[in-house]
Amino acid sequence: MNQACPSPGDSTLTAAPRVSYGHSLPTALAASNTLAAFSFDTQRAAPGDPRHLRVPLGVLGAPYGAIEYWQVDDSVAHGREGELAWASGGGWLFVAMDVNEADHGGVAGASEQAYAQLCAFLARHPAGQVQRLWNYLGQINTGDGDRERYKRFCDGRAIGMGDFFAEGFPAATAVGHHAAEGWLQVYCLAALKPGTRLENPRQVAAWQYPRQYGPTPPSFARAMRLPGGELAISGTASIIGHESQHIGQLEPQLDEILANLEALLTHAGSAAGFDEHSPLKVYVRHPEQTQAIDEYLARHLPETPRLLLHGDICRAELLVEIDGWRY
Ligand code: 3EB
Repeated sequence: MNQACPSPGDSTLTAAPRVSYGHSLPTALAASNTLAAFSFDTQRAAPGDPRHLRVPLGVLGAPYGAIEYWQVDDSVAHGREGELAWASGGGWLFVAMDVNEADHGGVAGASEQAYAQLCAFLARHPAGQVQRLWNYLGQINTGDGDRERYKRFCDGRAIGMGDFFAEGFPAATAVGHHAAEGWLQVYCLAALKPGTRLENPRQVAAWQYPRQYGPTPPSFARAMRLPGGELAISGTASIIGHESQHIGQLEPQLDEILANLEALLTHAGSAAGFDEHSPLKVYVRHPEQTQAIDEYLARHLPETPRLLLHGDICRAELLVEIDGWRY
């Protein structure tokens, strides 16, 4: 059985994983330097290659292909440990967990357990410096006030993290899926060396959101500069300060998201804008708005690879959210 032990190749950090969109999962998995490959599908299936994760979001638009894959400059080892799958190579580590809420007494307990297990694994892995996290849960906007499932997820996540991120949270995404309600998925990219956390000058840091957004502020930074200088960009929505903007208006929300993304790049000291080296994922609440969103992005970011997925934003009033990378 594979163990999460350092191999000789893990002692130096190679270039950041390159994130691409493509058409063939078998082709992505056939390469020995593939750290992770993602297909997007609301159906659950038996686990196979630990590097392959089925993300429970439906594909709405995939002009560059509906398979996402990450490749490093080294061969990759991989394995499973209970509910956890991992792959590592070149000083980079991918860890993924699928959890059933029913096994942990609900969304908060499942989030707590998922994070506790994830952090325990990361704590003993040499490449356990977390750069980026993704979270997908069902019915994210169900429940009133502090009982909204997203807020319960935030509560459990913070407890499960404990003091693991005492120095600061990594970049993240938390989006609602339309698969089986009790399916919680968490995955991350970590490395031998820490990244640098970045906030957005147009926005209040999420971990400093005021009480009105829930008892536990969301545990993420707006972006992470990877050890090699690349930028991992958190889920970015139409929020200025801490307030949602342009309720119910699609194009103004998209304009605000682009302004937030550009402000983040400028703040990060990146001279280049969004081009072919900045793949983006777009989470779309209402599938009937897909075409308008896709056309908007084709017009404003014509060179940027994009993948449009059916996902609910963690604030019920928001229609769209974008995350991605800048190499
Ligand atoms: C926001 O800016 C939108 O809870 O991990 C974006 C990215 C959002 C990550 C998270 C939430 C999270 O507040 C929501």
